[in-house]
Amino acid sequence: MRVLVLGGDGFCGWPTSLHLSDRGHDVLIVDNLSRRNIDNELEVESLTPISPMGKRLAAWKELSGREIGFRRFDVAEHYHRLLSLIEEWRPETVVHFAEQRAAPYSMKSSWHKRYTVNNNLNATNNLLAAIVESGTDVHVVHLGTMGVYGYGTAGMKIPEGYLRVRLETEEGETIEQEILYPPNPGSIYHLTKTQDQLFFAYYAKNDKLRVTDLHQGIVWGTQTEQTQRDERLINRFDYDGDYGTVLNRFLMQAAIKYPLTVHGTGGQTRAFIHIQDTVRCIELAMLNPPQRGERVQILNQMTETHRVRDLAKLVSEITGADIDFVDNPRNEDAENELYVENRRLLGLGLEPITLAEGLLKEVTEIAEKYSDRCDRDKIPCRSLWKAPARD
Ligand code: NAD
Ligand code: USQ
Repeated sequence: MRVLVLGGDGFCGWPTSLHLSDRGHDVLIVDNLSRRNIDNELEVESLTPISPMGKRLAAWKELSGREIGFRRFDVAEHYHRLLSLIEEWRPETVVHFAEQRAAPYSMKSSWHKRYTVNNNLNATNNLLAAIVESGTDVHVVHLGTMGVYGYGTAGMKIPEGYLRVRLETEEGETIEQEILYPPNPGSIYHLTKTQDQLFFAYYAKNDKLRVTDLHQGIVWGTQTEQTQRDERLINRFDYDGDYGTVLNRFLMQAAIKYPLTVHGTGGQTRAFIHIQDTVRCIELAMLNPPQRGERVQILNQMTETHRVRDLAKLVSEITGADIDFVDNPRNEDAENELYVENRRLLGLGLEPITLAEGLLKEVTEIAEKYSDRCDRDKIPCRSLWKAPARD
């Protein structure tokens, strides 16, 4: 299959591009390298030494004999470059990762809020508008987030995208409907993902675009079967207070003997998935598209749920790290339960990698190996959800 990967230089996009190429698909990456520029802005680097794009692609060709194409441009800005690429290269699937994905980064200032909204919404709308204008029947596979649902469940399992509701008509009749699960974003970043959902619903209804939205949990781990073949292919590992996600941060903190930074009580429950499972899920989604005219297909891409303080305890048991309960910089529930339906990807053949299997390997092979690259000053989360009061 010809697959265009938007955001193919990122943490999920790079290993996905390699996985798909290895599986025999023709892959072309588009990325504006904004994530690498944000590292410059934040004065931080991936814990792992990531190679420049040209070196990554040359190494892949040398090792696999397969070529991955690359175009550097901004999907949110350069609509006509995107349109002509779709018209000329005629991808069968577009995998869309090209968004600003860190909740804390999106909350740093009004500039970061506006950047995240402009970038993410324009990237998604440009892609959908370009597919319509090109007249092609491309399947869009988008990386969404579990955070569109919020994390509270009133005791029920969060369904895969749609909620069955019963309504009473004025005549007293009861009718059943399925509606998009009510959005409940917890940051400006998550808000953009809830808006993406409406773009997809509209274009699927009006233009009969085929869209799969993968509501993904927090991705942990670093390497996949392909990225570990050579250090030039290594995946990025974010540990800083803006981009580092909770479990990878704990693993790195343990490796450098920095007390694990649990926000608040650590009673927040979240959904998780290993990066190797992410790339498998994306191919499963690609190979199982919805029909033209069908509503957006929504799959919950997660394999297990954990409370933050339980994760800290688990990492501490493996490594002997101390745990530090710090003030929570975010505005979120102190405690929540989370039950998630994920039968559809399991039904398509996903066999999950569990935390229990992968954690120790991750600590020793990545976090400890590259611990000398860590800048301890960049660890605290300094982005606040509530701006301090003005005088
Ligand atoms: P990332 O920041 O590492 O990768 C995103 C890539 O997109 C970067 O290489 C960036 O340069 C590129 N990009 C951003 N805006 C662009 C634009 N306008 N034009 C061209 N390229 C652009 O993020 P990631 O962790 O790989 O996440 C990818 C997607 O998966 C995101 O949409 C995110 O919301 C979703 N997701 C990630 C996680 C996670 O834990 N990492 C969890 C759930 C969902
Ligand atoms: N947390 C800590 N200590 C830390 C870092 C985080 O306790 O040092 C807590 C946070 O307060 C939060 C939870 O851990 O309660 C998760 O935070 P996170 O930074 O790991 O994840 P989040 O901000 O939710 O964002 C990440 C990705 C995002 C994706 C989302 C999936 O960056 O792209 O959409 O996970 S989900 O969480 O399911 O919405």
